[in-house]
Amino acid sequence: MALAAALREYSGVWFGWSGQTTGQHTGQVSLQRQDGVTVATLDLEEQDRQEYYNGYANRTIWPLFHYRVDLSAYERSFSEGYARVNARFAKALAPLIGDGDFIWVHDYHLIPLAQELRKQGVRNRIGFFLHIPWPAQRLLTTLPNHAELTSALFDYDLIGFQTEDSRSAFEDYVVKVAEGEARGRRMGAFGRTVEVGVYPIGLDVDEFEASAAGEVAGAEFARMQASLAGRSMVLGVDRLDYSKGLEERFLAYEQFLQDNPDLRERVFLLQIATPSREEVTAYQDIRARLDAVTGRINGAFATVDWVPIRYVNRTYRRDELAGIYRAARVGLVTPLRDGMNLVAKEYVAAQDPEDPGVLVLSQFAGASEQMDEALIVNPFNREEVAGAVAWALTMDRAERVRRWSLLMDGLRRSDVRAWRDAFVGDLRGHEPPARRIAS
Ligand code: ADQ
Repeated sequence: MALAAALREYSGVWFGWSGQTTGQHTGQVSLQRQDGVTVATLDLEEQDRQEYYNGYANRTIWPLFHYRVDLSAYERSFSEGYARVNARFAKALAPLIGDGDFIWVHDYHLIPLAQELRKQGVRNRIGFFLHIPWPAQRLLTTLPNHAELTSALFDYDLIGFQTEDSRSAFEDYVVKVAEGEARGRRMGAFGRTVEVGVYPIGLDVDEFEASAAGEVAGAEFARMQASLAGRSMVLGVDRLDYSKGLEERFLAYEQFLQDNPDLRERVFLLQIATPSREEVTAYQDIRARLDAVTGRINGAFATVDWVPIRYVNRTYRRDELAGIYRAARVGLVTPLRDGMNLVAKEYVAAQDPEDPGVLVLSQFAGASEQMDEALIVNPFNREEVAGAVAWALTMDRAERVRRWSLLMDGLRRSDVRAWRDAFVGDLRGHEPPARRIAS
């Protein structure tokens, strides 16, 4: 979503995995035109899917970078798969790159891509943006090949993080572990230097407002209003992922029900959690735990005409979601770790300016660096989250409008165009590509 407009504007080519697996790797790139953008894709082998995608990307890096060392699996076949697939991507991509092109690589699946492209002789400017957090140095060093992974980042010309928190964790690693140095935006280690910046991703606010004002959103809003039956809705919308803190959220909501008997039947929690990465065991486990905890809380508190948690495991379209966001008095966004969290921003953008709801936001979501006017909570502290929900539900309209207006100004200032223009501006930037300094 965030890149579609940029690709159209720059006549860009989107390159990535097709999502399909084939019996034998052929290296064959398939080219298609989609909505004014050229899409180039490569199939992977089944072994790649297991070792690279389900393995190193989703069982090693994802949990570790979200501070779940306990879930992070270190297997040699995973890191071999990661290296192999990045090399295959680079080989397939290199012939598509023209002289003046710049390359923007996204996310943790592709950290070594620049290194592999350099091996293919690509000298163009290459930038890397990490959508997830960069972990604290002490956590990263639990990864057996941490130096190899971090060193690969120095083949980029520019690295972008979502937050200052991630940037400074990276600097910490560079200085303390790699014994390199940081001078303003330039960091040096492993015999090379790279420019590093913070680029918080934003929404396409105009596009989101247009979809929130559309027919589908309106119909969904009306349907939700009818189903509220005079009650207030607390809303969670997430991919079903252990980093999103859903179990902790349900327990905090249970605490809220216990602490506020007077509010009990006047409120319900709607949690929309779309299953993802279902081939990975940790995701099957969290899903089973969430089924159990919602069943237990509903069993303990429900009455004949009220269920405290409505728990839904399907996907909604963006415009449907916009209508649902607007009907919610409280947006409850409490990940245990999150690079940014766009749901927090979408919730704010979908509100009625005259009667907006209140955002309760985890201090560990990247979005909290920008969204001071939300009720910022520690998602591990049940009582604090329960208290914030109670406060949000009882907050007067003037205070809700005041907070919402400031949040909305921030969303407009720091929207998806600002994110993209800042990154692309710096990437196309100032210096000649492919520098190497003596170590
Ligand atoms: P995600 O972890 O997927 O993304 P997030 O930013 O919360 O997280 O959501 C991305 C998009 O998915 C949003 O536009 C949202 O509307 C949609 N979405 C989420 N749950 C949904 C549901 N149940 N039904 C329908 N749509 C749903 C990663 C990082 C984030 C970072 C983004 C973008 O983990 O921290 O914000 O990339 O950089």
